[in-house]
Amino acid sequence: MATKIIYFTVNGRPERAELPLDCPAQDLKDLFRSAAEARPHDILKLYNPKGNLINISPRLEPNNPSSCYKLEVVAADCTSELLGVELAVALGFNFSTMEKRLQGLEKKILAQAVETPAVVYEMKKQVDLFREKLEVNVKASRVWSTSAGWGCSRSCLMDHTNPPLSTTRDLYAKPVMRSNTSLEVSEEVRQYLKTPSFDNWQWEDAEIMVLLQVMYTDLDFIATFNIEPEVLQHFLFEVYRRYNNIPFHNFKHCFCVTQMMYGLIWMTDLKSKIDSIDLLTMLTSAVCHDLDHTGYNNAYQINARTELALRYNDISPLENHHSAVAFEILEKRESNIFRNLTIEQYKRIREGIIQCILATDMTKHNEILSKFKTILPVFDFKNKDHKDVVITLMMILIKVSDISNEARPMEVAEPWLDCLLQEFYNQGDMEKLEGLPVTPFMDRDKVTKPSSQTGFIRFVLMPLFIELANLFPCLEQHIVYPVRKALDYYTEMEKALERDKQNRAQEKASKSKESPPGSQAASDAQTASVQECSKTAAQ
Ligand code: BYE
Ligand code: ZN
Repeated sequence: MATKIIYFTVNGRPERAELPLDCPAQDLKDLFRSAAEARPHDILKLYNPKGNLINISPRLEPNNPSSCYKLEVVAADCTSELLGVELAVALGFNFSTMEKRLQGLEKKILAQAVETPAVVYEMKKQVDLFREKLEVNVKASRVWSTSAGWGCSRSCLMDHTNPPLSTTRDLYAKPVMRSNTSLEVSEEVRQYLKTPSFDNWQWEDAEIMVLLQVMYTDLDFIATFNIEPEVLQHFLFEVYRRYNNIPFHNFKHCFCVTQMMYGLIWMTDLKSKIDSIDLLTMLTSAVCHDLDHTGYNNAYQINARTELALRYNDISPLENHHSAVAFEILEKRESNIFRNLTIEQYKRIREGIIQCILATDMTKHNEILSKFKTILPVFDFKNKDHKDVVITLMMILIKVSDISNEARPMEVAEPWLDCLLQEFYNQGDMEKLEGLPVTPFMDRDKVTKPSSQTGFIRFVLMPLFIELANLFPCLEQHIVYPVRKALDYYTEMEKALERDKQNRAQEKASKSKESPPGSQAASDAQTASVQECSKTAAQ
């Protein structure tokens, strides 16, 4: 029988399904329902890697692990779906009554064991369709309707201490931007945006879009390169759309890397040292550097012989792709922020962006760092002919920005590490499922958070950050010092975990002599001990 393979994730867990080519829609839905352990009335939503909602139908395209679908379950109790209810009520549609009536009808029918009348199926279909439409609108309304300059009546950007209230947003705001955008962002936020202590978790995506515009504005790019605000907004929205909904390499990561780059430019006063076209290259490279990342690294792409590995002959498949997607966006006139540049300027910026994005491939780390070390003693910003020197510095700066989470406050950095490990473990699971070599630091059975991070900080982060601080001594306090603190924190956590392991082993040995094992007590002890360690290290 001809079959197709569908890869999808559910609750962050990768799954692989094999189905007949002509699998009926109902069977397909049942399969997804059981994979999600969903109840009969729960709603299943299937997303493609772009984050678009797609139909669960017999025509569902087979895919491969690097273009996994994502399955989500929405509990059938629609009163908890505040956004949906708000919209439904506003539309004069009593959603919950309708659904309750349907459930009642269905129960009656089931009790009488007669065939469900077609009209009930029809009504169910309509309710499902309507709910689907609501949910598709939610992502768009999150982006378009909240912030200043994006059709919003209330600005959250004036005060970063107030988390935005998502329930007050105007769901009907059209994705139309004000053309005379004045970015209503307070001076306080503008200054905060220049520091590594900026907390990305406090801001919604729509606000992040505005903050990105602020960066282009405050670096004078709008005026210097004649970038129309609408074009910048189009560009940023295309970028936003082409980051996937995955645990780590998502739009928020794009923002963090860009914001760190922005901070580095200000902290080192780079504006007075290098050409503004190079600064524009650096900021835009950061914005674009992980476009359309699917959550599986180059090793996976190559081992699984994905389309990307094939296309790029196993040579930095991901980074080549990120850069190609960036130029796909820039090829369109309405989102080409470089459209008013001269041909020469465009050529230079294109070359720079490609080099910067390709430099984020960590297999090139030693090569780039060694090059930087050799040019450091002869570094001279006044010598404008040192094109080679400047591009190496640009590569170092994007690399630093890309892996700089640990230079941020612990409350910001630690959730990022959890996201990264989640993405890595997903890949490890997929590699096991597919019989591919399991990348050592992605094996959830072998890697712990502190053990991986202490090694990474000691051997990758510190040597890189210290070299950059040799050139810019002011960075010592801003990025080297916090990374040292993070190393202490994870070293303490590692020790605590080690102690727990020993305690548990001892406890088990003594318990097995006396009474049956009490694993709950041991795991409680572990949690308490890790919490205690976190507190001491954070002080
Ligand atoms: C790197 C390469 C690809 C993707 F498991 C992300 F120990 C990263 F290796 N980044 N970015 C930040 C990191 C960090 N890798 C690690 N720690 C980071 O803080 C180490 C990893 C958890 C592991 Cl380098
Ligand atoms: Zn990145």
